[in-house]
Amino acid sequence: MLELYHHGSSVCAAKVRLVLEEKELDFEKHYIDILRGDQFHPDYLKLNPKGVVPTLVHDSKVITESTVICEYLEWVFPDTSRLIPADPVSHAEMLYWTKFVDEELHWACGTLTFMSSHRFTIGKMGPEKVNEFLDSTPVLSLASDWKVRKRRYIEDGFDDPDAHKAILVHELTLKKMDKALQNGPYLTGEDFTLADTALIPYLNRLHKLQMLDLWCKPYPNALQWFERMRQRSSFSSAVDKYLPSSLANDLETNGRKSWPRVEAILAQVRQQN
Ligand SMILES: N[C@@H](CCC(=O)N[C@@H](CS)C(=O)NCC(=O)O)C(=O)O
Repeated sequence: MLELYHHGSSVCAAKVRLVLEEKELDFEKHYIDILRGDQFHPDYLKLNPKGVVPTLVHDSKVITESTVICEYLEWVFPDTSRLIPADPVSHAEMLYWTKFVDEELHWACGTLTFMSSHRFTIGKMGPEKVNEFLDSTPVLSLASDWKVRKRRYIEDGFDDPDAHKAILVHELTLKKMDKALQNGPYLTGEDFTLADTALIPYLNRLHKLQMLDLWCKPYPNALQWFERMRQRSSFSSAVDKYLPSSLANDLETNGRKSWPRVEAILAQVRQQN
């Protein structure tokens, strides 16, 4: 049996749900509200000591790290819709994207999301609960300094110096994607792979923050790719379906309010690159 511990707004959980849906695998769902602190419950920390989602449990084997989980699913269920290319060059290209997401884009997305919106959603809990939430974050979480950074982003928003770097990483991502997509409909060329499932949730995050169309003006291939990905049946069954409407509303409202600040930093980034 497959069990997934996940959350509606988590990009990493959406990445895994996309793979499960593409492979038409049934799974039992356990909802961990990461904006309320469910991820810090001692029982969950036993499964995932970083206190992050997703976690996959397969016949009592615990697998963490979204990219690892996606590859694991491909190895264990190779007969349904192949998402790792057999050709070594395409495989290397796929790994390039999944590595880039893990090393660069993921922290940048977390940073941008906290600065734009999550800090207001979490702020609704009131100062005491926010403090408790922040204190509960394990030292080694999303990154080894995430505990400290999450506090800064909640308190300082876009005044934090990381804002520039997070926006730069998103800009470079869209630029790279736009270039790669000149060669075919998918990131590695002709086939839909784990590279595409890895990137979909991150462009969807910008979309939910109402920033994607504006950001992608110079990157039409990236925008058209996202529109194509949204047409896949796995998108509606794995991504938007799980985002609670109150959270979608927060992302949309706070994203719109944050855009002028993001746009001003983006203009600097574009001038310097
Ligand atoms: N490298 C991990 C990162 C997981 C991660 O950062 N999950 C986020 C949601 S996308 C989370 O659970 N954050 C909880 C927190 O910030 O306290 C993976 O790929 O699974």
